Amino acid sequence: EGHKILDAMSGLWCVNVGYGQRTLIDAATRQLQELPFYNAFFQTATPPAIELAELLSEVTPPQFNHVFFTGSGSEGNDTIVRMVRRYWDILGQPERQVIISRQNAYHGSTMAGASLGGMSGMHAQGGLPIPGIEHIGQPYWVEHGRGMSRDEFGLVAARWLEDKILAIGAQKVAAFIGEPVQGAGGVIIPPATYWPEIQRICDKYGILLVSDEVICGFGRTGRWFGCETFGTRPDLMTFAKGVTSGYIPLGGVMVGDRVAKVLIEQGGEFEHGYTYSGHPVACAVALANIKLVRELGLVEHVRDDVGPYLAQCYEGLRDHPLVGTAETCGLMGALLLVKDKTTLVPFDPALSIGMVCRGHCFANGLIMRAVGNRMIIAPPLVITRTQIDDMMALIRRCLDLTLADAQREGWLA
Ligand code: PXG
Repeated sequence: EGHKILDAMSGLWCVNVGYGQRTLIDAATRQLQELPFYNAFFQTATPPAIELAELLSEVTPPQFNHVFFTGSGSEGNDTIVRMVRRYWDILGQPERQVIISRQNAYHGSTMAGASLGGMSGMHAQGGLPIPGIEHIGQPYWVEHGRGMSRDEFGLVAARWLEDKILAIGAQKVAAFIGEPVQGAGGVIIPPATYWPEIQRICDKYGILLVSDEVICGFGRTGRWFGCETFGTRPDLMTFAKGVTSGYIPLGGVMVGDRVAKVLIEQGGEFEHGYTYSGHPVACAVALANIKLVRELGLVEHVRDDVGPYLAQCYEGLRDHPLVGTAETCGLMGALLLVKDKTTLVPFDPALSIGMVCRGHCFANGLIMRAVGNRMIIAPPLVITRTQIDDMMALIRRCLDLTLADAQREGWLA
């Protein structure tokens, strides 16, 4: 219909290299012609899966030299639940079953994924969470940390993990899982003090640390993986989305040496896998995608150029009457819309101020998401400064239109 749309959400946090990249399309076509399918069970594999495993071990932190392929991020997190419990079984500690996660986390929609997630709406449907999954509060300063500095709050929020471990009994806790930055929860960027303290607590009690990198992986935060931006050494990482830039479904689990050694050397067969684990066409696309990310220098582009530029642009939005907080991490951004800027008093949720703003965005050619009162973006990593300027002009216009609505309706303080 002739509309021009700036997709500031990369589809669904995934089209990192942008739409229409020929090399990814060609890689899929070539692989479909060469070998459209073979499985990864019974000691078989295909060349693209083998090559991709090698490339993944190169671009991930040094402890990762093994990968378990899945079809999606949810399947990846289901795999993690089985894998960490299996790990402790093999080590003779079968009572270590409990996995600790956070409220308002998102880890997928399968039974285990939605259970690990901390979305109360999801838990209410289908009898979730499944047994053995516990949640602590999220590191969201606006919700829990007012009156403290962000750094002080980061330590407080991390210590909720220690409180939980002690309440359950450390000998029963298998793992802690978290997204470096919570994506679907509204781009909740933790204070810098949070993750190092989580790492310290996991180390103290010998608990496995799982970094769910489905959104943060492959350059989104300005490093290859979010754990590198926030300073943790996870034992396992879930990935999906950005591994193929969403051109074709693929997910998986990077298995750190600590876990791989036990599973392989002491465990025998791990009775787990999916028909599409290591699908050759998906792996061929992932190879082309990661090579393109490297060739275009997209991780450095985010870290050194467009990431800092977006941060600067978002600082400039802080004077807008509707904006309570404006934060970014790499190429993720969030604006909290508030009724009163100085006290951060929120709008009545019944007004759905976020959806009002989103309506203006869609009508004006901008895809920006609303998560409650938080307006979020995660643009493709190939975005340029000029395109960020265009995006910022659209964001300002839509905030102004939302402000005009709020003034007209008398919603402001
Ligand atoms: N972990 C994280 C951190 C995710 O963001 C998954 C796991 C599950 O991946 P699959 O491939 O099974 O969808 C995700 C997915 C939203 C939204 O509202 C986000 C996701 C999925 C659907 C909606 O932002 N992320």
